[in-house]
Amino acid sequence: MITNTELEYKGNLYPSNITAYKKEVDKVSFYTENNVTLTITILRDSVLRFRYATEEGFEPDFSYAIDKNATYGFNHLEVKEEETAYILKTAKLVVTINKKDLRVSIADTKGRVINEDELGFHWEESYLYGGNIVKMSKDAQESESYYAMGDKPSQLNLRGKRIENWNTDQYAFGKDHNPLYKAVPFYVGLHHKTAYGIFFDNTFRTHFDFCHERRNVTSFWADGGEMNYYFIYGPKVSEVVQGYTDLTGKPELPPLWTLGFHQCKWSYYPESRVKEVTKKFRDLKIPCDGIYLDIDYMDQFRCFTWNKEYFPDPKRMVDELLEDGFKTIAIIDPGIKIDKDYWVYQQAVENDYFCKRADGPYMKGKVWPGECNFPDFTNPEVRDWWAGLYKELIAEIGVRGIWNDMNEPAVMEVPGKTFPDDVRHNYDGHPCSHRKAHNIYGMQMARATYEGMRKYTFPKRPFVITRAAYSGAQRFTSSWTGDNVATWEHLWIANIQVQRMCMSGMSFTGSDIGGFAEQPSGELFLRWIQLGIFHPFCRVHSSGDHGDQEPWSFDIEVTDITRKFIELRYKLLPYLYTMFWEYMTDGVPMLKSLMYYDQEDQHTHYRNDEFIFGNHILVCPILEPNAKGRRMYLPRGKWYNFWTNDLLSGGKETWVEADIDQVPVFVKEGAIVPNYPVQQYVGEKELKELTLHVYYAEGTEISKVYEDAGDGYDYKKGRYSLRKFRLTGRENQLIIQQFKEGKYETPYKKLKLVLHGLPFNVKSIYLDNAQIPLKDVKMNGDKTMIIPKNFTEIHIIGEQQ
Ligand code: MIG
Repeated sequence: MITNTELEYKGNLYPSNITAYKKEVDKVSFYTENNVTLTITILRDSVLRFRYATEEGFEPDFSYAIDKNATYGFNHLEVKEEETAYILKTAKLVVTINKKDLRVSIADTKGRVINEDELGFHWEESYLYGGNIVKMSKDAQESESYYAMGDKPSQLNLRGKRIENWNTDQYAFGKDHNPLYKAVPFYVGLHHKTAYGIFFDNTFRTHFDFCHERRNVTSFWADGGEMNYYFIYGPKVSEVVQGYTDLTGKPELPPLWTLGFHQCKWSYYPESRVKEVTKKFRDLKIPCDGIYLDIDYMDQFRCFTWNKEYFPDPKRMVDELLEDGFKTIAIIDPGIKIDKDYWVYQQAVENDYFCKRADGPYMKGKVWPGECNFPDFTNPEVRDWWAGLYKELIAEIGVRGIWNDMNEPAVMEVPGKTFPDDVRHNYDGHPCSHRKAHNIYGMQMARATYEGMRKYTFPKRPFVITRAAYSGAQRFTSSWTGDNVATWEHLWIANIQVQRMCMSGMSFTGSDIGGFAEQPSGELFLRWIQLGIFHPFCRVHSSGDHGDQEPWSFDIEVTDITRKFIELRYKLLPYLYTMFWEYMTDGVPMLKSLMYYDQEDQHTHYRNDEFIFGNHILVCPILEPNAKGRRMYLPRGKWYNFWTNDLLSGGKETWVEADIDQVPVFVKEGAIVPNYPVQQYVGEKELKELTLHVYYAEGTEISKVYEDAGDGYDYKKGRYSLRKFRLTGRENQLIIQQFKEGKYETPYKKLKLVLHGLPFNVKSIYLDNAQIPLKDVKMNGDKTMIIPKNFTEIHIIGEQQ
């Protein structure tokens, strides 16, 4: 066995002095005497790519993360030689490259340093594997904070933490545990009110140290591959996150029903049990859209088969569930049972689709079906084949969502719980070992699944869920945070993880509500529901080796309060869908942590619990037992308490009441929040009107409502409806202007305005410049009025109360 110290046989190596440079259209390369090349590519004025090669030169340029639709184009590029350095300028950034040692400093155009190398790029040669261990170290700036990085279960601000990315099946992980299921080597740095991001696009095991080992240094390194990172300038956190999401890709819209409530368990079987659960939802009038089949629906856990004893006629069952509004989602794992009589196994063997060990045999490992082989999803031909396997499940049986699990990939009863390093992968024509392909395996499985779903569910939209992921997986799939535990600490973790995923380009994420392992108390379950309904993906799941975890599994009070909160989610569906649309079009995260929301306010930099749901709703979960309320930080601005309509001024901590049937929720003044009526499932009711909750403010605020058919691709042909509202409040006046876009005709004709916080009594109303009698808008006191949906301007004039 070779030890680590023996591996560092030459120690760290560093670039020497620059001897030449070359400028191409969008690139500048610098060459050092000891054969190091640094190529800086200008993608945009605010997005630069830094790539380093040592004497062997660059690898072929290939990335699974970067989206082919990413935005390119810059205005300005200038390179100047000075005595000690080269200066590279774009319209937004000034980069200084030190002639002596290739160290880099990045400043804004006013000369303020944003990010600076400490030792900068250095490397160690790897005798064991060949190539280099590539390293980068940066000075931490004064009071610098660090965010994002995927699913890591640590405080939002990562300063002081060390992080590792190596996708791992981490059953019952705990706070600060890593590595976990996902690898998102992207962080946001924030100091002096300025934010930037670094995306280290390297699929090997990566490490990030945020002032943990040395107080003033942040470093990142990888066990192989290239030092290849993107620098994304803000100065706003939102610009960094949107820039990163643009680079690694945005999702398409999911079917609207996927934003409803999902019920899952390991496992619901046989058919009668599935029906019992779905019927209970309808009987108790608790809205639900998704029902899950975990591994026991399969025959001996063989993917793409059915246990006919439990599910004699899957198509009939799936159809019947659908008639009742339930969409069926089925699990598919990567492990293919070694079984000569099993068609999937046979096809894979015939076509040579399984991953192989370095010396030739198939990669063999134990998972649920017993000994398995594993498709190489990094091979495009294998992905095509895998996509095709879904034909029966989706096109014939009518399953509406696919849930990909165990794709870290997980292997049971072996050291490291995954493939050995020597396993070979195609890596889309760049053959490599598992060291390089490990972190990408799950994403490529989800991608193949997505392609299959897209094809066989057409003209409906696909829905995929994955456990493992790498940067860019959001283009294909939603995700959940893996095997958590029914403890209060895990409720805290769920809140952190979903916020962090939102900041990492992967908004469509949720946790197993109630906890996967162990049994929650009714109280914990409820508090988790009260958080979960504000997560983009909202699913109860549990391991099933303990008690039940349906909304009615506790006591009647828990059932009733759970119903109330799930109903709230269904009312907020148009708001959620609009959040998703903004995520899809502009890469705006669906949840915004407080530092994202107001980076100028230092108080937000170490906040964990509060977040903004969409643009206008502030949520702060209750994370402790026996709480009657909690202290929380209200960000600057004025906020209406959602439950009481009290208006509070932010910029301070405050005590908020929240007994077991409430959770602290506030609405930003000036917001217009759309609501649908409660439905038991999406599309149950023909919509008669759209309700708009209008929260008066002095000043101006913009709100949007995006709608379309809720499924299908017509929205891409302009058949959507976008309502943009501008609210302007003055003393004794409230004006709402509407700007409409899109060719979709919403089924309702009327808007119902619910007015909150009006500081005056309504005296007269002008609708599109004509005064109308108050009775025509069906005034209900000063609280609600009904108006035609396509108004342009409503002007409400009041008199002092
Ligand atoms: O080894 O399919 O995280 O959600 O219910 C456990 C059974 C395999 C792990 C997943 C979990 C799922 C379970 N799976």
